Amino acid sequence: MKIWLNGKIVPEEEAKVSVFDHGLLYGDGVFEGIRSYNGRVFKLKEHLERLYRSAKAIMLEIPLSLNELEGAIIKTLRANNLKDAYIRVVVTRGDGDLGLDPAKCPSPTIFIITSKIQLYPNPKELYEKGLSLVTVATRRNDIEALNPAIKSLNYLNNILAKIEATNSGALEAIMLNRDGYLVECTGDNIFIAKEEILCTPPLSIGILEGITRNVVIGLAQSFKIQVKEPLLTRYDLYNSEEVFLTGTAAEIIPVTKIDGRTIADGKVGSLTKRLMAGFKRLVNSQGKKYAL
Ligand code: PXG
Repeated sequence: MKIWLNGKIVPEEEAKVSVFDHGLLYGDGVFEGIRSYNGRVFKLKEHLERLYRSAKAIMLEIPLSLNELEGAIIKTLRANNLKDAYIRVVVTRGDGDLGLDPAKCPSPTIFIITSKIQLYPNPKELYEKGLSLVTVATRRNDIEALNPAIKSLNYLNNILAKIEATNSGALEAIMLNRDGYLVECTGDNIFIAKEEILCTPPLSIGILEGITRNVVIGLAQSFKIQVKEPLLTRYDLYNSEEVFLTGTAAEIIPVTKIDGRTIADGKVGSLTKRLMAGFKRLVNSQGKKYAL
C-alpha cells in the first residue's frame, strides 16, 4: 500500500509520524472518511469542505488549498490502483513539545490512506435483515464542550460507546445527549420513519452533519417524502415503523431491533428499501471521475 504523507507518496512501511505529533499526544487534529465507487469519488467537495470547516473550528490552518488536497487524493488512489476505495484524510496539529499548546506546533501533518472498503462481516444478511442495536449510557459530547459537528481525531467518546455496544453483542451504539434526546451512532447518523414521514435529529442538538445524511434527505425530498428534524426520544425509536443508519462506510443500513424491542414487524421497511436503491443509483452515477 502507498500512502500520501506531507506531499510525498511513500510505501506503507515508510509512512511514519513522530511520537511528538499532537494528533497522537492529544487527538489534536481533524479527519474525513470518503468513498470512491468505480473510479468516481462520491461527494468529494462536500467531504473536503467539512474537513476545512472542522479545521477552522479548532484553529488549524491546512497548508494546502482544497483543490490541492483533492489532487493529492486522486494521486493516492492512482498510486494504489483503486477504483473502489475507502479514503481517509487526516490533518494533525503536527509535531510540538509535550505541552498542550498548539502554538508550539509549526506545521500540520497531513496524510491520506486509501484502501479497500471494510464492510461488516456477513454484509448481505445485515442489509437484508437489519441490525440489532442498543442505546448506551455514554452520552454524546456536549455541544458546548466539544461540538460533535467537528470531525476531530478525538473519538474517545464514541469509542466508549462502541465498547458498550460490543459488550452487549451489538455492532453499533445509539447515543443520546445529556438531556436524553437521540443524537447519532458512533460512526453513523440515524433516521426513523413513521406514517410516511422521515425524521432525523436536528443539527442543533450536537451531531456530525453527515454527508450521507444530507444525501438521504435530498433523495427523500426528490421522492416527495416529507422530512422532519424534531427532538426524538427512545420512545420514538421503539415505536417507529422503520429505522436506519447512514454513513460513508455503511451507506444506508436498516435497523430492525433496538434494546430488545422489535421495530414494527421486524422486517426492513419499504421506505428504507426505496432509499437504499436510490442511494445505489446516485453513487454509481455521480462523483469526481478519475482515471487509473
Ligand atoms: N456521525 C459520526 C459521529 C461519524 O463519525 C457519521 C455520523 C456519518 O457521516 P458521513 O459523512 O460518513 O455520512 C460519522 C462517520 C467507520 C467510521 O469506521 C465512520 C466515521 C468515522 C470513523 C470511522 O464507520 N464517520
